[in-house]
Amino acid sequence: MAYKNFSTEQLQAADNAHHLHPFTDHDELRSQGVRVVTNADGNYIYDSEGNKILDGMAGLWCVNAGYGREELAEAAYEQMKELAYYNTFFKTTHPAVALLSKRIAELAPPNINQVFYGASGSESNDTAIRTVRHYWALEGKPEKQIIISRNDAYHGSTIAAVSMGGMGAMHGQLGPMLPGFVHVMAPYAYELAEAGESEDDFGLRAAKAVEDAIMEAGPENVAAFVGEPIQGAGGVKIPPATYWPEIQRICKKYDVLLMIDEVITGFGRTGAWFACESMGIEPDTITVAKAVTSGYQPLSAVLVGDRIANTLASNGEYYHGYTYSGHPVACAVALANIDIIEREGLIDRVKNETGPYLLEKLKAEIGNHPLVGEIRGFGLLAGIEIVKDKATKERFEPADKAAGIVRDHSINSGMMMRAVGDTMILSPPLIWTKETIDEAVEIAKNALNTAAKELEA
Ligand code: PXG
Repeated sequence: MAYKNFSTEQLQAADNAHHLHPFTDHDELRSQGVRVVTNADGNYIYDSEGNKILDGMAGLWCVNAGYGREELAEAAYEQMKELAYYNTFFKTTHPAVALLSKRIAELAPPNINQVFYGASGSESNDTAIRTVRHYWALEGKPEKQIIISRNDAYHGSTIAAVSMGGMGAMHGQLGPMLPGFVHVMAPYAYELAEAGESEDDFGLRAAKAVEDAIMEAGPENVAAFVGEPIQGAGGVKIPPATYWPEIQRICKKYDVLLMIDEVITGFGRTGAWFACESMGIEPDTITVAKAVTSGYQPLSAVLVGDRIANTLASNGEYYHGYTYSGHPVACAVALANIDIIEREGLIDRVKNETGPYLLEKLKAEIGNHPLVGEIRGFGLLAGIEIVKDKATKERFEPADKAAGIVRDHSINSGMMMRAVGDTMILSPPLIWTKETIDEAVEIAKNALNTAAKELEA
């Protein structure tokens, strides 16, 4: 490719001078030098300096089928030659979007049969917000507008998605947030359970916070509750088993819709096509993105339950849509990606083999490490709490950047990991085998050991 003729220094200089990165402190980045990732294959990414790095984050929670899949490249190539673009606005469709919609409807929970597309998770969460509010207006209850969300939720970076999300730092930079969002506690037992409170009791208490918020706003004003089945960017927060059934009960009781954000959990990560299935959730909408194409093309969607879809489809025109709603190339890649996940039995493998093994292996190898406060996992998602004192759960000072240090040592010794606050994250491609997990856990252990020495000093 043409850019092979550029040196690392030239690429870094171009990037430093002209590229504003997402979620980045540019002074820090530019003083350290940006890593130029040039290619990837299977489970590994490679940089311009020749480093080979095991990707413990599947890109950004998305490359579920792994890198270098020719089948996906060919699907894109063939579709581009055949029909590179056409819109789906004006009484037209195309084969890829029609067939993908059918396929997704078959994989989704039984009450979900319709799909509305976007190009990013943020965009589709905006769609979901507009759609539930529009639904209530069509049902003659336009005052049902409030959406209840949680602290530490991540739903995206558009103004609506940030307002709905529960990231304090993002709210701080937003100016006035959009009205109509209420935030309650996250189901995060490790930090929020009280002494002596069981996980199950804590789960019920966290769900009760939702009921309290509904009562405070008045059920007649509440459109929906929204949540990620497992909070991802908020730190792989896995709710106790009592949480979702209770949320479900509360939503039914007050006729509050249930919006589920499966941008991370969708398409296999939890050992089912959707975490709703793993966790027994009956949603009214599911937002997906990322792994629907394994990140090979930008594509997202809102899967819309019959209750909403029937009202929406029988009440005139809904003034909403994006140029790239149902982009043919993205849809063709999504179909080929779903074929791969299905053909290779990746979901079964996550559920029965690699998911349980990842958790078991992490607990066995680093569970007793003095820096590790807790290890939790579900499917191929894992979170590791970094603490100063295991017994008291005392944290390091934020200025110590403890998890950041562990992450940096992990990357330097050959594995991409993510640090969210004081939590280390793994969210690898679903093609990891037990051997890949052994390799990953060894790197994580070494990174913890090196970080422990540094943090003691
Ligand atoms: N919902 C969830 C649950 C997400 O994880 C989005 C919505 C937004 O998707 P888009 O495609 O608009 O980015 C996400 C995205 C991180 C990180 O630091 C996570 C995401 C995005 C950027 C960074 O872990 N998740």
